Amino acid sequence: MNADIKPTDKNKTVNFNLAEFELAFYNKKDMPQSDKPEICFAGKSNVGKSSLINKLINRKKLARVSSRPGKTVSVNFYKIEDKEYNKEYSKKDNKKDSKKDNTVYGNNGGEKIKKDKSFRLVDLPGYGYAKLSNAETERFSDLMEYYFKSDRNIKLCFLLLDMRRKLGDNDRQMIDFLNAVGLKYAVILTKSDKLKKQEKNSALNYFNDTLKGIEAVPFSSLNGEGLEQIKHIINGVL
Ligand SMILES: Nc1nc2c(ncn2[C@@H]2O[C@H](COP(=O)(O)OP(=O)(O)OP(=O)(O)O)[C@@H](O)[C@H]2O)c(=O)[nH]1
Ligand SMILES: [Mg+2]
Repeated sequence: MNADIKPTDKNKTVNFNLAEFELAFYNKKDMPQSDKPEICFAGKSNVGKSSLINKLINRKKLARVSSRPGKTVSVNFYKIEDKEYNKEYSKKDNKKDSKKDNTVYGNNGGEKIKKDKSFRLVDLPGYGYAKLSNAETERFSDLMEYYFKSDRNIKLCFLLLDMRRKLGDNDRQMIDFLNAVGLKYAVILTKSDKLKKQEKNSALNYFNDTLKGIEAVPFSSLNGEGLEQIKHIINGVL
């Protein structure tokens, strides 16, 4: 991951099981304004973005997965709103610290911490699927570009890379783009279950050399490797 993603306070952890599907949109004109922190998932088509979201929120099929690339053709919002968590904390709160916007602050050993943990997971369409028509490719890149450039409250972008493959040109473009727009991002190396121990080590060496300073988390949506670390990263940026 890149700079200043801090380790989390255990008391602030999110209940990912509360996720609900909120909205899918296909064109930039339909995109609602950003009113919550967002964590988005970008990466090549078929790399495992939707599978990762399902694993995170502990649901088999909320995000649609397919062995055929190009399954996610819209930008999909999943909302996580931990009302109990917020209620619990607001009870303990000093009223002076409450803000009009419903964001509740409290005191934790003298240090103020934000208590409203509502946020969105955003499943983005995959790039690099060669069989899409030109019109679809254009719609996708238009949507993605608009998503990233429309002044949203994006706390973190997870960039997913297939652990078995080398970086592709479009992955490099995505990294350049994230650097250019100044977004905080972390890399997830997907499908780690498909590699043997030795292959995993050499893949890790390759990514560490290539990504220069950005930590990459091996992940498997089959056996859950890396899941806790990903939750920890999300908790750290909210
Ligand atoms: N072995 C293994 N297969 C995986 C893993 N993650 C995803 N897959 C498989 O890879 C395929 C694509 O997964 P998706 O989650 O749909 O990928 P995606 O990135 O959302 O794809 P698009 O929506 O096309 O962009 C499916 O057949 C998944 O079952 C993993 O960690 N291990
Ligand atoms: Mg998908």
